[in-house]
Amino acid sequence: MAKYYITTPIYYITDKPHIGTAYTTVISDIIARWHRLCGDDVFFLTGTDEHGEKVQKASERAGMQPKEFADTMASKFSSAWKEYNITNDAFIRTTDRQHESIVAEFIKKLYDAGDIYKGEYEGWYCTPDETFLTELQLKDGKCPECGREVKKVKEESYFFRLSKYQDKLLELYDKNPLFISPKFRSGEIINRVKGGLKDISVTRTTIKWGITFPEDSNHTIYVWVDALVNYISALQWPDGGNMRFWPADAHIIGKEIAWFHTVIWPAMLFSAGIDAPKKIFSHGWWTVEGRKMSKSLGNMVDPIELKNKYGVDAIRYYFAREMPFGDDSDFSEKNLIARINGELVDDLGNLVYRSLTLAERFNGRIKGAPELDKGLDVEHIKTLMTNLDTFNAIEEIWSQVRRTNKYINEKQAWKLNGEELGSVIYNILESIRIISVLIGPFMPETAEKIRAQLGVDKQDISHCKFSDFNGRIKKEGHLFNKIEKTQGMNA
Ligand code: ME8
Repeated sequence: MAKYYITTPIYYITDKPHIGTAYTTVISDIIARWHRLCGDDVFFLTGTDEHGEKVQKASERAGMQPKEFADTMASKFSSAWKEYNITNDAFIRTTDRQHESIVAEFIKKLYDAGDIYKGEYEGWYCTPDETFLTELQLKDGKCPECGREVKKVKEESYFFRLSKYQDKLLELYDKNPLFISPKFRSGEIINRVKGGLKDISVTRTTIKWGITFPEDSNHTIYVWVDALVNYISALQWPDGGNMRFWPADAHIIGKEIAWFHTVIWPAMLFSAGIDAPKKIFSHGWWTVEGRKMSKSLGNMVDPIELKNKYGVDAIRYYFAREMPFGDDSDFSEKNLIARINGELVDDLGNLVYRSLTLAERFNGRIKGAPELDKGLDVEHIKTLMTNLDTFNAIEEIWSQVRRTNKYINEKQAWKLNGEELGSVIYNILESIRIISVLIGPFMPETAEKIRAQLGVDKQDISHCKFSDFNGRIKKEGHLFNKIEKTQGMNA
């Protein structure tokens, strides 16, 4: 059995979940479920990033102790993911005792390797992004990533010899062309690494809300070092049983944190003598109705409100279907409603409803030669999913939904009877059965509802071939309801 280890970023608890964090988590869940469907031994990790200046400040604003604040906020994430049917195997919090001691052990290892030395950091710091910035990196005096104010920092700090790992990193990229995925994101990073790497600050003296640096208790460990280690602390590095899942098969992240994951993280792992992960996949960014999503603009979209309004599977589907592989995308309720009405109600819902109506009324034998298997290429869908291309995979599955609807129309099934009708129904039901298996990772509740109506058992990828149909039909109501225009929040 192949193992598969997939992770999301651990989210800062300064925000509650929004569609950005929900998107990453849903896409990762789809991939994790897909691998389970293929029979792999999967470990799927998500969690929360709870230390650092930003959290310290947010807890002060909330008038709470940082830990108390963290507890309240972390539970918002774990409960949101439950509502989204996320099947994570673990939920890591960086304030977990075990994580804290593993981080200390990890950084000690870098220290013992001679890769950490004392110095003084003088430069800029972006608190919302928890990032050290040089004068040259600033854009109009602000953070180049988020455009917010930066502040001048001058403090004693320990540094990690990132510069030492330039060649090893370039070798890693060279040997593993898909390490930085999608490939179009790799050029910029590789060029920056080729341009030379500066050692980075990995401890702070002015921030108390962090893990104590074991070599010098006046310092806390920089929140990004603490955070990245979650990917192995959750497996109980160094010798916990779950280390068999390492190296990670895919770290799924948003594009803004690609540098931390593709440069700093593997360099630290090299220093500790640990293998690099296999792939870092950076997806694009959601804007909302054409604008950047931000608290100050007041346009953060709440995934729980969305889900309560439209249903969890509709949102999971929309996430997978709307954002092209690795690109940015715009969220709008108008689009969401159009997809629900057009693709879920008209394409899939209608297909299942009319097919089961036909099948229920028919009392002959449901049997015939496969015809609807022609355009369906399960191997191709498998390849797309292996490449984390959920966008094209769902598109490919939808082709089969449309093909099946078209087949019913072309055959004018409602006019047929006898063996001829039995054969058409056979094709339609087998096609729907296979579709229900393939959409399972994307829309688990819908897949389950279809299976129940077909009266078939839970199936895996090996059952995605046309064979005999031996379900026991039990038709229910419509899978999805049409959304009226007036029901949309802003539509
Ligand atoms: O960066 N569109 O946490 P974070 C798409 N704690 N995805 C978005 C998004 C948007 N508009 N906004 C956020 C951190 N995301 C660190 C990570 S990992 C060791 C530490 C998603 O709460 C996307 O996955 O700022 C992005 O990378 C992540 O949320 C950032 O979450």
